[in-house]
Amino acid sequence: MRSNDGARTGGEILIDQLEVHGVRHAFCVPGESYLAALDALHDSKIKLTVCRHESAATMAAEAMAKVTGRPGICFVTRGPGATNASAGVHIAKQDSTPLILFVGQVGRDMREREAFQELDFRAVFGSMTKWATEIDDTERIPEVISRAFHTACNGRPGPVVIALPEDMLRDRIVVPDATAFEPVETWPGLTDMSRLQKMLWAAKKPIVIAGGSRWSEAACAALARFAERFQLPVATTFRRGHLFDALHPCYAGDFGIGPNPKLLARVKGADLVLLIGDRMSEMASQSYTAFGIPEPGTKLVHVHPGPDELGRVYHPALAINASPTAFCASLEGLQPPNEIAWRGESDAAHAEFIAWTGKATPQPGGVNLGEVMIHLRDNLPKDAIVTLGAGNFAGWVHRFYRSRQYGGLIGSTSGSMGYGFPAALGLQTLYPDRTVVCVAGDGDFLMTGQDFATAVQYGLPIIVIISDNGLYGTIRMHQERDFPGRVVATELKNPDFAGYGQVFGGFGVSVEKTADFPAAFAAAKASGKPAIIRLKIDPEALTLGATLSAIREKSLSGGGGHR
Ligand SMILES: Cc1ncc(C[n+]2csc(CCOP(=O)(O)OP(=O)(O)O)c2C)c(N)n1
Ligand SMILES: [Mg+2]
Repeated sequence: MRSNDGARTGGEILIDQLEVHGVRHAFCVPGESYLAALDALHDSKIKLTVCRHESAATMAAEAMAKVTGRPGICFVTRGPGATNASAGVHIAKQDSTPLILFVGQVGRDMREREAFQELDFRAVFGSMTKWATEIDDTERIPEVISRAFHTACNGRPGPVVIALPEDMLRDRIVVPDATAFEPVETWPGLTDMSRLQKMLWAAKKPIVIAGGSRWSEAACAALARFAERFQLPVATTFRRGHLFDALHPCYAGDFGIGPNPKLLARVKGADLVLLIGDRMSEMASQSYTAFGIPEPGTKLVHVHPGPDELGRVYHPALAINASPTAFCASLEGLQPPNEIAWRGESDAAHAEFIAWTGKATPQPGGVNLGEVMIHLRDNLPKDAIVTLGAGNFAGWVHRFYRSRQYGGLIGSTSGSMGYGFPAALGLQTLYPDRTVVCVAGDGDFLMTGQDFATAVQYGLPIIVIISDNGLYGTIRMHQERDFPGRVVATELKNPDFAGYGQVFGGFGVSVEKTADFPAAFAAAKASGKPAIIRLKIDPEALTLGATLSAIREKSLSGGGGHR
């Protein structure tokens, strides 16, 4: 209950700052360490989702931020909560997503005695965040929170961790609110754009690669217009497929793990690469083989919002410190050459993409995950959202699913298992009316599968499709390549996933034949409940290109392996 003398508790001041900065949603697992902040949420307009595990709460907040570009907000308790949440913090770091994690902390009077659940948050999160701090003085809450929003969003976005000593949140004082923050857009200079214009006019085989964060629907539309006017092929980096409509005539495909060999050749043969927003990290760069380091071996124009990323790995011919949103708006001012030297290349690249993703590859077993993805792409609404965690199953999603709009395909570029389901939680909370489908591995799903209960609690009709192959398949693939036949720790004995969905209060069905998938999906949708569709996948269908046995045999016959 708020008092009427103008004084507020630290908890109330904190929550008021979040409202000032435009926060609408927050995720949490409660703790006695931050009851005063929870109490302030009781009367707040902020919609709070209580989760079952802090990793899920943090990932849900992170996924929401991935799409909105505004900091995801998560509250957890001291040591046990914060260490559980760290998986989501690491994702925000690698994926360049703004996130603010609030952590309850022991009272100021008992700090540094290793009090109950005490942790030095600055030290623990120091290398994983853009800023890790603790608020000592209730009066400074508006200052620290304002800085946290700016820090999380500006330049290359990332996570901020703020520890909240319990007694600091209970102090009652009078202090004014800060004013609303706006992320700083970094605009390219006129010289940058005219140099880019000249380089494009001189190019023979240019390509655009889009990735990273700080995009928006408007930025994606501006990029699409630029690509059309210049007839430029546009590829997207690992798990950033949502930045370009897959059916746009300039889309050249997913430049992630196992890309179309024709796209790889196209990137390697380009005389000008316009890389917008991405770091070109290990996965996107094909394990740092796509370009030379530090000299890329082609003219690289690197556009990135974080100045520290420019020249960090690759030496660009032209470095432009700009956010993708500001840069793409500036592209409207460029003029294509009168004679486009690469005329027809965007059409050719798109035709190659369509051919590469057109038909599912044959797979052993009753259910072909490729066919399932093709059913989804042909039947989901254009604004549907597909989320995914990590595992070999994701290969079929990247190859055959086609995202049609910004936010349509969300995964973690850091390859964190367990991400897909909480990401779906975050995005279904943000967009209650859109169809949200999580495609998960059997190992992947159970890393955060306890939060299926959260979807049931809040009536979020997420549809989870579990690729159940009884394996930590990715690791088994590597194991068979490096230590063929020596199976250790890669087999899984799974629960009945359909029953799991049902006992949690949702819908559950098991599919053993591809032909039964459409009816199962329709039934899941019609249930209106959170749903699990378990697909029985043959463990032999280990990768898109090779069976488990074929990988083992190849290694045993001297094609690989350490033994
Ligand atoms: C949090 C986390 N732990 C471990 C790994 C290492 N890892 C990568 S893929 C994988 C197995 C994934 O298994 P599953 O979800 O069943 O998918 P599959 O490969 O079988 O399709 C593991 C253990 C990881 N990426 N993330
Ligand atoms: Mg598996």
